[in-house]
Amino acid sequence: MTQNSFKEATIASTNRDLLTSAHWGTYWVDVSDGRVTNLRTFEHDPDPSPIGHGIVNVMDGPLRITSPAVRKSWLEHGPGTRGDLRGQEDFVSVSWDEAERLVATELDRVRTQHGNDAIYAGSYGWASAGRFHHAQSQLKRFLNCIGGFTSSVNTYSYAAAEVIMPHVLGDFSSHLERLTCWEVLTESCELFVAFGGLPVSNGQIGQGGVGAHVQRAGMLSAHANGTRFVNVSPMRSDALDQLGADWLPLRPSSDTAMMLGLAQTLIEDDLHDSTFLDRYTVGFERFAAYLRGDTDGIAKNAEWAAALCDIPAARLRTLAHDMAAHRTMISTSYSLTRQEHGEQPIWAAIALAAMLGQIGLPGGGFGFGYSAMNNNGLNRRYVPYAALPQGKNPVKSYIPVARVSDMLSNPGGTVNYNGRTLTFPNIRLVWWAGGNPFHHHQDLNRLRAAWARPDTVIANEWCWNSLARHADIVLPCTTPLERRDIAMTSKDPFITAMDPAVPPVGEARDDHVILRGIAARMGVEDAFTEGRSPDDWLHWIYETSRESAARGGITLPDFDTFQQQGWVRVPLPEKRVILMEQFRTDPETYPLKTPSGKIEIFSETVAGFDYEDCPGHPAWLEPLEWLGRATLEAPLHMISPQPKTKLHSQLDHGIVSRSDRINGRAPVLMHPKDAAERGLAEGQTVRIFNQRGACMAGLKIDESIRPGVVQIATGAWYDPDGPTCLHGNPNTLTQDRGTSQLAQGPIAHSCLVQIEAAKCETKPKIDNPPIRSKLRSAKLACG
Ligand SMILES: Nc1nc2c(c(=O)[nH]1)N[C@H]1C(S)=C(S)[C@@H](COP(=O)(O)OP(=O)(O)OC[C@H]3O[C@@H](n4cnc5c(=O)[nH]c(N)nc54)[C@H](O)[C@@H]3O)O[C@H]1N2
Ligand SMILES: Nc1nc2c(c(=O)[nH]1)N[C@H]1C(S)=C(S)[C@@H](COP(=O)(O)OP(=O)(O)OC[C@H]3O[C@@H](n4cnc5c(=O)[nH]c(N)nc54)[C@H](O)[C@@H]3O)O[C@H]1N2
Ligand SMILES: [Mo]
Repeated sequence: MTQNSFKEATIASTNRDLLTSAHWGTYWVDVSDGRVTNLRTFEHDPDPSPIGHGIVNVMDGPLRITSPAVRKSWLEHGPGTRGDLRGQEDFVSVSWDEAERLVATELDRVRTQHGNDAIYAGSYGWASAGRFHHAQSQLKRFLNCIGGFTSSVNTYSYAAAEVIMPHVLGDFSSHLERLTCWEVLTESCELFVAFGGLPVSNGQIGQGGVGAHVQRAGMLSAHANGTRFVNVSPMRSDALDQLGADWLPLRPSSDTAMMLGLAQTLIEDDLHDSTFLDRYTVGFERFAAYLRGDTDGIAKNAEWAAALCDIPAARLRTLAHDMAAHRTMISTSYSLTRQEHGEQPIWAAIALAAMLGQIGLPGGGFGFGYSAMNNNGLNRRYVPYAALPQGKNPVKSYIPVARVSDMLSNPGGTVNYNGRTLTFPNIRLVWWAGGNPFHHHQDLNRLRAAWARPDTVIANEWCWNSLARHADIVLPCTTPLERRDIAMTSKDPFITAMDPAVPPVGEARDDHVILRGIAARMGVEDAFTEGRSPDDWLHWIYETSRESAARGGITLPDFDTFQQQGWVRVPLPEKRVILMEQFRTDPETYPLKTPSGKIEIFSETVAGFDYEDCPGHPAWLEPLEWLGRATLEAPLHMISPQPKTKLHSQLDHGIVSRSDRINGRAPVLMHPKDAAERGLAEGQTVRIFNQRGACMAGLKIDESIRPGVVQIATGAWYDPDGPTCLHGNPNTLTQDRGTSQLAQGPIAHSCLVQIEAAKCETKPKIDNPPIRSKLRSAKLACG
């Protein structure tokens, strides 16, 4: 009953080589003596990512979790024991039988004594590609069978946009998913203004599986055809050298001010498109009054903006004129949302694009997230594929995802969110599968304190990362290379068989199998499986998706043929994708889903919430932490973008991620001038610190960063030594506050710090699995 899909496979074997797909690409898999030895490039990918190779040496390495494990004092004394030791204490191996019994008993205790809303399983995170073995879907489906759980809404990626865009454009996802494609940009875009740049390294990723990487080719072909690029970012390296982009190295978090300065310049010089504004938008006059300064006596002109963003006013004026004179795409990165008032740059960019009047035209308008993901600007059809049904969650309580520490530490407290007031439930049990809050959350020292409060923390993980180490019960799961699945997402034209290449390592089980075992103990196995085996589910998902594709005129092979072939590429759409083309052509027949049916440059709904941190139109609201408020204690602005060598914290222990370490720590980039002021040298171990915490990092001196700004990618496994991370996780430093009362999104990029030479060289401890080593002493070396 509790076997992995590898062992019970009923799908006929094929003669082809083994395939796999991941969020970072598709690869052929070489196996020898029951071990994965190599991943080979998929020949249809013109720009393959190296990230995949990171898995080979860690699948069965010392940090693999090979049996269920329970934190020592929890095992000895039961739920609620020494939550403060989470992340410090060692684990004891137990049998699956014991692990299932402990989990089932504890779930039952919590739901009967405290109610299902005392279980938090928002379980945010990227997990792995694969339609069936999607960890969160499995976990949520299971919990819905036993009465539900407190959930979360929105993402860490762009919560501010997810909440503001529906007020401005009627919905979020269609405007996210249907960006004007690179082919149309190549043909028609004359000027591409990239707020947040176009870091091609981020385009390695596409959620749910990537067949062919297109971002680099897309931007290079536009450039070759004459598109001029402007890189508005504190990093020159946020645009490929070959693009020859103009670099506007603004202060981080000042994009809104810069956009308002451009908008006011258009008004002053009568360059805005009144015909477009009248027909397709509402509220421009209210916004224009603010820009002119009618409301507060301050004209948001180029000089005003220049003082905030530190780009000369003359350059802003020239740019505004250029934008009005050319077919212009205004691109905003996701990173702009992950800062205080992250709603504003997105709204301001849409307002600015509306003033240029090119929305819905080929090559013009706005686009959110070019190069942030491989699928943004990828010309493709949108096929609504089937997913594992999650069932219904009877529990109504939820949080905006980034408010997790607030919830855990403040039961009964409230939070304002998008016009509502939510009450935090009293969480007694946390269950995470497929995400890593000790990677993704801000102010990890604060999270640790909040995390100490619940009685029990359960984690499904495959490696001893920072999440597993902060759990009480660790349930070891398989990696995609140990199970059969299908990579199939509307974000990518390739559908790929994910073959089980090797048997599960140690006693690892698929998440589905783990949950099925617990479901059996709780009397809900039939509800959880519906009598289907994993292979039956794969058939069901594939065949249901095939029917859905057929309704859209796309013929897919039957399941067996697909398995034999290994992959399928869905044909291109008949018409190239242009964002909001239909709305522009016929706004009466295709109105937006806003109250007015038009683009809301002023939103009565948002204004009606009466939030001082998110008024009814785009506005400049000064953040608490940015260079405009730098202090002697924290004079540097730290940005913590996505890592080039991995996805978030995944495979951080693998060779690809480890290749960029300096003295075993993540690199931090600093301008030579800032390094010289501090007497710091390339390759030195430094301590980055502020009032919230500290992390050690290896110094990399880099001229392509704006002075006063430092950059350290996210993803180094959090390795706490008191308030200091020895390994270079920037979330020891970031602020854990919401973007505003509207979206309550995360604000990792709004962060001031100081940097000094490290006073001691304590090595990261993260390579010691907490199950074998002796109890570590609590003595702090560097804290
Ligand atoms: N400072 C700072 N912080 C940030 C960001 C930033 O820019 N700066 N970016 C934010 C953003 S945009 C995001 S999306 C988040 C990402 O945060 P996460 O999505 O939480 O990060 P991942 O490391 O991808 O976590 C996925 C976890 O799932 C596990 N996993 C993989 N496959 C499986 C499986 O099959 N089953 C189970 N049970 N587990 C599996 C992996 O081992 C890993 O621990 O981080 C956010 N945090
Ligand atoms: N290799 C790799 N690619 C990834 C991911 C990964 O982990 N690894 N994660 C994926 C995920 S989940 C997401 S959500 C996307 C995120 O996509 P983004 O949010 O766009 O990515 P970031 O790398 O955080 O930021 C992009 C750039 O914004 C710049 N920037 C930071 N602050 C400011 C500012 O205030 N103003 C301006 N103008 N620029 C600023 C930084 O220099 C940075 O290089 O990336 C995806 N792609
Ligand atoms: Mo993200």
